[in-house]
Amino acid sequence: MRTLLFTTGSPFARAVRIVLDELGLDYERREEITTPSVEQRAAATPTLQVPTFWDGDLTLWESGTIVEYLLSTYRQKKATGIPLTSHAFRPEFEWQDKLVFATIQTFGNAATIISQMKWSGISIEQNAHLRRSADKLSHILGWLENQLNDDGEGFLPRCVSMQDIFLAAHVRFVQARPLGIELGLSNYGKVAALLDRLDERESFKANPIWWWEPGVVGYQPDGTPIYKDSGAT
Ligand SMILES: N[C@@H](CCC(=O)N[C@@H](CS)C(=O)NCC(=O)O)C(=O)O
Repeated sequence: MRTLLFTTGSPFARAVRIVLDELGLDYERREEITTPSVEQRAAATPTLQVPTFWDGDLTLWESGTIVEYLLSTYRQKKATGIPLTSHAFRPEFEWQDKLVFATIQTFGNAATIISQMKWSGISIEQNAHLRRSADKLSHILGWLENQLNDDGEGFLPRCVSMQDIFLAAHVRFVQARPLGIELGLSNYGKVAALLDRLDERESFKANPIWWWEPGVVGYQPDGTPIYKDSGAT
């Protein structure tokens, strides 16, 4: 029995859900719209973060570790279009692929901390570290743009890689929230084209990232936010 604990908006969990769909794996969805108490979260993971994944007796957290496990344990049965990679890191380019992935996760960590601080009442304008975290996002995007080839492929050739999926999840997360961050994606043409291509995949459409700001308590089937107290959109 496979189970995934996640919050609706988490980009880390969204990437894991996309990989689960790409692999055609069923799982029980333990979805939380808001963050539960420390005690409840600690029952699933000492990091108090989502996602956490269970596969039989095995419990895993840290989204990258979960996806590495999935790729090394399961094979994609039926690919539509460009196939999912069969490994997290190419043996012949292990350090390059690991460096790209770790840098993408640093982007995701900076973005989610900016988001969590914003909803705790501290914005980029009010805090030097958050301003620097926002600067980090554009420096990382610039570096990643240079890691992509001009041939329209993702970070690994002829496949959809976990590097591609996590970057897409993190960038779309930033774009789906009023964080005061303008990524200027049009300046990163190869990244922008890659993300547009990924958005067309069934696994991405089945796990959309939707607009969120305080007061959003759910979504209509088409993704329109439902606000607390309004009873409507
Ligand atoms: N390194 C972790 C980061 C996960 C993460 O930051 N999750 C956020 C939601 S997007 C979270 O659970 N935040 C609550 C907290 O940090 O206490 C991973 O890759 O799984």
